Amino acid sequence: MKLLKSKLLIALAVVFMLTLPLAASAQLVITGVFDGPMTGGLPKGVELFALSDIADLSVYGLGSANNGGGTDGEEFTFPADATTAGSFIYVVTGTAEFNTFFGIVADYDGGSATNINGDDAMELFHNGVVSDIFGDINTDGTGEPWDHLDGWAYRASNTGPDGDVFDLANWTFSGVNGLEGGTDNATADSPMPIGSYTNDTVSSDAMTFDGIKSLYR
Ligand SMILES: [Ca+2]
Ligand SMILES: [Ca+2]
Ligand SMILES: [Ca+2]
Ligand SMILES: [Ca+2]
Repeated sequence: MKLLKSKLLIALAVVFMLTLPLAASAQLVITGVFDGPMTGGLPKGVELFALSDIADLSVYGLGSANNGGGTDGEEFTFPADATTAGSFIYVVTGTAEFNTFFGIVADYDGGSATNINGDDAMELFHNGVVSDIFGDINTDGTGEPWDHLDGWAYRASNTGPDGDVFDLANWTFSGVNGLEGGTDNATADSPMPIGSYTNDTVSSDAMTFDGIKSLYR
């Protein structure tokens, strides 16, 4: 019994150590980028997904690199809010239009950070360092494979964050004008698969230190 207990403690220690670097790394992922078709080109914005509980979002921020002009740095910094693993966060320009078009209440007004129109790249910052990216900050997206004018781009499940190197293979696209043709996302020519990203690392409680601990209580 005693031997079993010490083996268990060693196993728990190993699991705990394995989770340590994870806690220090970026736990937010950019999972969607969109440029809506309503008046004024609204709504525009990004969807983010939390890979773990985040006690203080203010270590994260967003910036849009517009028209291939290179980084704009952090144009939006999250307030000191908390979020839970598996949550989606919507940072948008046109909060009312976002609600009308997608039927979801936006979390934050992104200001200039989310003033994008299909040819712009998006940087996610963690402690001031780029931790995830959509698009090439030095290339105008018009005519590029990631062009999503009046449309959307969506991340493949179980991918990301990608650091500061855009990985086109991790994304799917509506094509130009994909969000046109209707009155909202559901009736658009190519509805955005909003809120559909999943990541296996957050799907099982048993994979966390607390989850494993609870098994032996
Ligand atoms: Ca537009
Ligand atoms: Ca910008
Ligand atoms: Ca632009
Ligand atoms: Ca159009």
